[in-house]
Amino acid sequence: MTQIRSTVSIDSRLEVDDEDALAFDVLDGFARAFKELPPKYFYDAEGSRLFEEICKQPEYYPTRTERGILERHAEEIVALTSASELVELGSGVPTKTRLLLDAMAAAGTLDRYVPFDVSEGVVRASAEQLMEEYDGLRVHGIIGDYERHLDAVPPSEGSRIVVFLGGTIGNFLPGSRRRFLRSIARELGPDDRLLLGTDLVKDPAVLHAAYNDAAGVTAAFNLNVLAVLNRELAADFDLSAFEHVAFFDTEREWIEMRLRSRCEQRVSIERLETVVAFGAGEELRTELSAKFTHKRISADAAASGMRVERFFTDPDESFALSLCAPADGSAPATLESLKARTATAGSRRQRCLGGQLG
Ligand code: SAH
Ligand code: AVI
Repeated sequence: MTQIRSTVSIDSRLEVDDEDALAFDVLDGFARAFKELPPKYFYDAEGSRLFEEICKQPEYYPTRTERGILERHAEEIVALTSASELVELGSGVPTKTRLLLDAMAAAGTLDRYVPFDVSEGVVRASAEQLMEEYDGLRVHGIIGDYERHLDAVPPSEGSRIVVFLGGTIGNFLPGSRRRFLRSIARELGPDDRLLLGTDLVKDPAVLHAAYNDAAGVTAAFNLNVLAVLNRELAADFDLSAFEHVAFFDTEREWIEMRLRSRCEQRVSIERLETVVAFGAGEELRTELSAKFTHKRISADAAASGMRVERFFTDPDESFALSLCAPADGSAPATLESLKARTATAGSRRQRCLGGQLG
């Protein structure tokens, strides 16, 4: 059988200012009356491994629910976009991504995958794996912070779908969330789409269990951020002196994860030449995980220059995938026109690849 060569390139934006970004965020976050850290620092190699473990816990429903939605709707999503490029923000391990790549390959449109993640190991591993699995796929990995390095995404060479899965958009505060969505919207051409995964508001007991799994994996994931500070900033956090806290704030409709100091203590952060005091019971906020309603997603999209073209959910309405179009882009397609568009895009793609067959 004829094989088309796949290619990989990796662009790292973290090498230069990585350490300073962490130092500045720690200085800011620990100077606040209520201490906090941005969640992106969870994801060193161990944090990424622990996140994968969380996804396998029976209580943590988002990953398997989102996968189910993609299993049912990936084909339709690909037909709606005719995309030849998949740009994935916070790409992580590409298990769910394969469902979209498979649908694009089946439609004959798949050309390029752009995984974008702050965690170097996951970008390199997914790039290697996927280039071996998909004939002719060009993988352009970006190791960077999507809040600072969105300009690293290469210019589009066809129509593109930007995906942001897992409910990671919920890790932003509401204003930053809209600012970030707006920065994505600005990068979309009229035929491009954003596929946004969001966890939905539900029974607080279900939410509480998802962030307090019985095996203690989420607790280990939360505490691991202190190990990151110990290693990167020569701090001396004693992990056993902090405990994991996660609760659902019913008013704000978000999960809050915190680390609670078990005693009064002083922690040295050598690289910042500082000592941080924690009172007994004092809490450090490490993550927000906002839960959404259809209305909130539509309002966020509208405030960011987009409209929700399609809204996919599971039978229990536990998680949602929203296909968002630029607000001034073309009108939603009908199913009939979609099939015609996919067929045309498929033959266009085959013509493009013709020259590379060897
Ligand atoms: N999309 C995957 C992974 C979700 S976990 C899934 O749905 O399962 C969140 C991912 O976002 C992690 O891989 C983490 O490293 C990445 N991430 C978090 N903050 C980031 C940031 N500011 N810039 C780039 N990647 C980030
Ligand atoms: C990546 N993010 C969407 C996860 C979440 O559910 O907010 C991270 C996580 N935190 C605790 N468990 C999982």
